[in-house]
Amino acid sequence: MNKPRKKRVSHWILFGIMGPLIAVMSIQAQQLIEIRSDWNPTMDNRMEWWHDAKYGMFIHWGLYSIPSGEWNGETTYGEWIMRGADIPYKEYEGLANKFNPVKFNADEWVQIAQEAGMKYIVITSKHHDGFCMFDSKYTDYDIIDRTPFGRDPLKELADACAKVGMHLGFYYSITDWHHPHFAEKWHGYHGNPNPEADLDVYVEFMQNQLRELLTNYGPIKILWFDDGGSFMMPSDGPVEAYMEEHPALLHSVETMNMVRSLQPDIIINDRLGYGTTDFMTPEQFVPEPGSYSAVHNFESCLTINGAWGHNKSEVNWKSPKEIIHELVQNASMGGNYLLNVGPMSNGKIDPVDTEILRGAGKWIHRNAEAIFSTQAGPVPQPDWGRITSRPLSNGNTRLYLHVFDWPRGSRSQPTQFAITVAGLENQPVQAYALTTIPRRSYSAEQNKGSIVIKLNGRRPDIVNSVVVLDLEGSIRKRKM
Ligand code: H79
Repeated sequence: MNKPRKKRVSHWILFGIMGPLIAVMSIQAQQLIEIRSDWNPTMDNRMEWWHDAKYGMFIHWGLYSIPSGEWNGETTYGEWIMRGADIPYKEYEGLANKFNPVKFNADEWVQIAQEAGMKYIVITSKHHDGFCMFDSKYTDYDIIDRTPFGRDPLKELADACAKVGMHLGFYYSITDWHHPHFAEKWHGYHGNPNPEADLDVYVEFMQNQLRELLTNYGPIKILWFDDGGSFMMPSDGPVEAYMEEHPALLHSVETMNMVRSLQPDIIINDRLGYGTTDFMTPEQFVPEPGSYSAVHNFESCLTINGAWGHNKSEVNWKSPKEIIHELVQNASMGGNYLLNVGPMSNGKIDPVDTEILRGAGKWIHRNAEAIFSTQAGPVPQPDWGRITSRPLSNGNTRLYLHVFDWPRGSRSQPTQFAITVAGLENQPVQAYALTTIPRRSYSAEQNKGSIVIKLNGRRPDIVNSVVVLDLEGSIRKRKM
């Protein structure tokens, strides 16, 4: 793929303003992770499909897709453009008059997700700008009432997903820069601040909208709340106080109970409030091995390029290889990977996104066995790549060795090198390349608590060669 060389889209200026806030957020997140060590990643039956699924498509689509990053000559904005470019409230509202994505085809989106190898979709029902991408009785600031489009894309997407068994979740922003009862102080910004704002009134509105989203669209598997760094505790406040006050302010437990009364098996991310969380959501990074995987369900969400909402000046796409590696890194820790695309205002997914997703999808479909329904690697991650695993029905254990760095070699000089899986007492049964036809086997030996696999020949795959390693019995770790 040709990547045009232009100036790098950068968020550094905005980051300068938001940086301290984000720093506080990440300290807080770190402390919360430690406090939540009572969690067990396999405790809930409702999480099972999600663990098996591993890879989802995040979709950010809204009024911000129209300017597509550009305002007054500045081209680096994304879904935060209303705040970032300080667009007057009425002017931003006016974007709705222009929203007419006639090329939107839900079946096509779902097909792209399937070709990408993705098993679920999470779409923005409402982002921070407050504009609802679904038909809501509780506001007229929605796609049916305000746009010439007049169709409900969430309904069309829900129907398209149902047809082929794609799981669907809704992103919902708690932060709302438009609703009169979401006070400016909660986010440090509002398009039309109201001194009389009453959060309880807003929470009731939010609950009403959630009731709509969970009643009118068939089975919804995930609620993905977001707050954009709102409800910050003072940076010197104790994290315990935040953990009490934040859910109390938002009536989080009450909301969760209402939600579960409508969709009992729905799973909820960690941004509604402490006490309501099924999974953690590291944003724009893949966690370091060991940081989340031992005790938490987690899903890292990352963008396919520099922006969540579509940005027409974007030039920094991830390659299929980077996407495959991020997917494998998450899976090797028992985590999920939610990869974002920001469709265009005409309703199409950017063709560059589509091509990259399909490219990664080819590898993912070929190597599906090494990703889907797997578990984390049983030992610390090696320096040559990552490990996923699964128990076999005969009592043995299968490891998938994702060899990221395999020497190139050539026909006249095939490579010969060994990789080690350290820390296991098990005897190896067999080792072979997952995708080569005919099957290519490798020798594997137990050596004082390490298994040494002798690889030879050219790499089976350019971006990530998977070697299957079957071990006798269930995992027995070497005693240190
Ligand atoms: O919906 C996406 C983001 O809009 C939202 N969460 C994901 C899933 C988000 N909320 N807060 N943050 C992200 C962290 C704040 C990041 C910022 Fe920026 C960096 C704010 C300003 C600089 C990203 C880049 C948003 C605007 C520019």
